[in-house]
Amino acid sequence: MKIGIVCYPTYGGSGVLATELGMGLAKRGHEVHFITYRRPARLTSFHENVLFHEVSGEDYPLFEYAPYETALASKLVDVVKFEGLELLHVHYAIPHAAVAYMAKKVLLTEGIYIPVVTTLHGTDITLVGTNKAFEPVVTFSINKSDGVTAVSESLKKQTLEYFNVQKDIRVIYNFVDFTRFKKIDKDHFKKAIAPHGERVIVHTSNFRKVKRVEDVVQVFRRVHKRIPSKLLLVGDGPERYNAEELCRKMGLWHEVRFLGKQDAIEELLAVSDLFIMPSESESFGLAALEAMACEVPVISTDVGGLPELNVHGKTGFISQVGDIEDMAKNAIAILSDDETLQEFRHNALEQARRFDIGLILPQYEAYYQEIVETAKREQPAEA
Ligand code: GMT
Repeated sequence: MKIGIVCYPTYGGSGVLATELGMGLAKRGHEVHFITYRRPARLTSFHENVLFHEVSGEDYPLFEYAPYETALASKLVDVVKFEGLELLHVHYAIPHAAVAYMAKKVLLTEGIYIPVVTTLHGTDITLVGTNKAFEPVVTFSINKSDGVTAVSESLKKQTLEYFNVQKDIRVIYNFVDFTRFKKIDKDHFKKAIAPHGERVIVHTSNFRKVKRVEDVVQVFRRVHKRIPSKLLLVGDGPERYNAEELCRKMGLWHEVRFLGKQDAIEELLAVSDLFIMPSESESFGLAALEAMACEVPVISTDVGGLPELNVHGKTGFISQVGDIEDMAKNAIAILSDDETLQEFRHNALEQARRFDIGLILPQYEAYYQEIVETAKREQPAEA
């Protein structure tokens, strides 16, 4: 199938998932066209069957805000027509679902019907989407999509609660590629980070408020008092400065490494013993899944889709948002002896296997087929 993928090209979860999906589909013989304003961060090398169309708008002095949506819609029209795409899959509802609708309408004037699948990822629904500034357009464009997927049961439930959505929402979970995310021997690397055999705790995110990075530092401080340990903070974003300040204030500066944005996350996970995700909202928790695939247990909150991934007492523990004492207690319980850690590591891997790309990707393929066939059968005159 010829598929167009629209996403944010950043390190954010929706962009990562969309890129991994596109690369996975391409490996299975589909022709995948990424249409976005920059090369997706995870698209680091050449892939047969993968094409990239960069969206660039005109910067004109009249525009205080460059009209990205118009440029993207025009690019979609162009690519669908000239590359003969059969389906558009847009990731993150804002503004992609509305832009796809616009492109669909334009194409219809030329007798082309392009089915659109929208995947809801999280903050497009839980934070940004519910904002009155966006809500009517989000509701409309979800309802006008030919297919809608959500990355967890929890996100589906929240979407139905917050928006007047009539469309059936299919849950297709996030996935992980085990050929990349697996425990590998990186002993020399571990020695550099933890020269005296300290436990390595890791957090990766985009350092937005919703991630509560300061809670990671607070939990680490408590663990560090009891267990020799180091903390790796991977990623960058608005909360990095506050987290750095906190580490300095607490005298933890030499125990914590701020690594910034990293491409080879799997190498960092390979030397880690515990992942902390204290998010205030998390529709699934892709970063935690990637950790689990590398046999790293997870301390997380109990929000959103996290309990669908992290099994309390087995693959890690879940606590209420902000309960740093409970998170620290649970982290210490996992890290205090090798046997317990090993058991949690094993369980984390077993649970991650449920989200193997090999199991999830065919669900997207089957869904695309269903949507394309319905569109062909019904050929709606009105998009
Ligand atoms: O805030 C982020 O973590 C980025 C965000 C995004 O949409 O770019 O990630 C969301 O999508 C991921 C992939 O589906 C999910 O695994 C994350 O849980 C979700 N983040 C939130 O809900 C906060």
